[in-house]
Amino acid sequence: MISEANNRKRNYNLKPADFNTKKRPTWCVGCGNYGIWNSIKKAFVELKLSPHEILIVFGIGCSGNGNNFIKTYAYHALHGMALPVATGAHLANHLLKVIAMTGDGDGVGIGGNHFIHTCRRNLDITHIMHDNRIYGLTTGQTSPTSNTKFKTKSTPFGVMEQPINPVALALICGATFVARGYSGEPEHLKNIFIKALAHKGFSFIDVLQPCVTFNKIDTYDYYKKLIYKLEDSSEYNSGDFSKALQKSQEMERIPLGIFYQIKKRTYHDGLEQIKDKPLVYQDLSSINIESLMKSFY
Ligand SMILES: Cc1ncc(C[n+]2csc(CCOP(=O)(O)OP(=O)(O)O)c2C)c(N)n1
Ligand code: SF4
Ligand SMILES: [Mg+2]
Repeated sequence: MISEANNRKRNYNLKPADFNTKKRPTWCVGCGNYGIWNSIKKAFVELKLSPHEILIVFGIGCSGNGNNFIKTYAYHALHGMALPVATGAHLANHLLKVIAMTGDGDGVGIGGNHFIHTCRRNLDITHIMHDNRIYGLTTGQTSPTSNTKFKTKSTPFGVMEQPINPVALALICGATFVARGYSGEPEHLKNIFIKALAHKGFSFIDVLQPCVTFNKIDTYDYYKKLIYKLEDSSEYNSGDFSKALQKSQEMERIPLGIFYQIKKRTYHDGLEQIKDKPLVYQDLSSINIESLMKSFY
């Protein structure tokens, strides 16, 4: 379907490296962002997507610097504004695969309000949140997902608040695909990305991503001891909302995988004006834009 809307030929023989730009990543050696970067490129290849069929809207942060290192259409939004930009782009052309890539600060801190409302709209977009539980780019301040008592530059006596649980928040706000991945498990993460990108509706993936420079608590060793995969239990049913919410609260160990996935009408399918033809492919020549704009003055 995407190819019908694009005059450019699809290339089915792409390799992950074909999604590299000429710039090499500037992330610190060992940063979890590399695992996410590799996994998303592999997911694109397996889904047979070409760079011109994808738009990634990046937030501000170390995570957002991926803007320079992934070859797709890209937009580097203001801090906290990746989801509104992704929403607008998707509603203009819902045949484009639109992804928002943010940090935890960008996603559920400054952009928290947008996160809530994007979840409840069921827009057919994907939000990948690089969750290093810290502000990486600004050199190590507390983020909304930092654990209580964590000492950072901005909390020298330790964080007093309880952390936001992004998986639980996405669930209660109505997201129709909610998952948690880990950058240290790139194959597993790639498979989550593939399912999220194929999902019709809003998909959210909270990706645990060690920041080796500023977060000495949530390290590779820490995660190695605690993670396990939901799908390892044959009893887990990702269609059960109560079970998903219960699992999202688990603290002793850290479940990874798809917590919840249901089918529900997408936002654009509910809009008569665009459901059959994206806005960008409609003939708008009969509309007097000037008088329309004047009506807003
Ligand atoms: C409106 C605004 N406020 C503050 C900043 C400063 N700032 C830049 S990145 C950032 C935090 C980034 O943290 P996160 O979103 O977790 O991304 P990370 O660097 O950890 O990947 C902040 C506060 C900004 N750029 N714009
Ligand atoms: S500061 Fe942290 S998040 Fe940023 S590039 Fe370095 S390791 Fe990665
Ligand atoms: Mg962060």
